[in-house]
Amino acid sequence: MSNNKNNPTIPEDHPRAQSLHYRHVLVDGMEKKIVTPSGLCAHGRGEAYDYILGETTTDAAENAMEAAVAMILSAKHPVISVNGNVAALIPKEIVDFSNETGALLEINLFYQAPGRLNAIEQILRDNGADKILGLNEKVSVKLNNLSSNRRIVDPDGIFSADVVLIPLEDGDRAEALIESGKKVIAIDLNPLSRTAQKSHITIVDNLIRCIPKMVNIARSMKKMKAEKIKGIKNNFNQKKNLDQSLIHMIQYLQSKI
Ligand code: PTJ
Repeated sequence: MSNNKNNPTIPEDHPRAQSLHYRHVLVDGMEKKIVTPSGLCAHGRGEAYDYILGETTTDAAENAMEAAVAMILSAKHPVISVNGNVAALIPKEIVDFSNETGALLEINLFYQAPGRLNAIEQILRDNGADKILGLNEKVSVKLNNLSSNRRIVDPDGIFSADVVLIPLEDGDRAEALIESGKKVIAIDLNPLSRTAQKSHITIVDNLIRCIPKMVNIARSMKKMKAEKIKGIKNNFNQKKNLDQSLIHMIQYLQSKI
């Protein structure tokens, strides 16, 4: 994880230095139009769940990450949906993950506003992204069963994808993607959200911790035989895994009594 060296107002020895650092990254991102103001609220909700997870990556999350990488590596046309928070918090890591797995990056926003697409494109390019989908509004198409801006997708990206990774998503779009026959992988600190409950694979972890781990998993999994990778994907049990994340939270809370 990054440290707080870019923000002199956060003392190095502050017990919550890292958490404060990421808040500043998001506020900075908002000033640059990368992050929408509601993105700060979404992050706060995430922080609360992360707190009762013990701010750690659980075994359940590690298993879900492996299954997710296996699903992406086995896919014909995997796509990563990038929103403002993802671009601000982990721009380099998400580009690395795309390069490592071959999953395409598509910018897809809930809150569209002048300048946001360009700002997100710029930070991704600054971090090494080459091909980015979702930039040409003229050729965009619409997903059925959805009224939010997130229905507007790229015909070469999410629209034709067989697997979509949605780090930080709203439940409506997750459902619409599932209804259109796609396999959906979510990263969501809230195991109770509609996105977490409806997706085929949910990684209950902070995307700041889990995307770098997924880059490493992809690197080693690519050396495995296709059959083994398919086995990892097929052996994953979403319901059991979500339950394990909830149990972890319950046990963490009980340990505080
Ligand atoms: O950039 P835009 O315009 O596409 O807007 C993006 C936001 C985040 C505003 C939009 O997607 C939104 O409103 O999301 P929600 O419905 O608030 O859902 C966010 C979910 O992500 C919540 O369940 C949070 O617990 C979770 N979350 C927040 N931060 C993280 C997270 N999960 C993993 N890692 C995080 N860092």
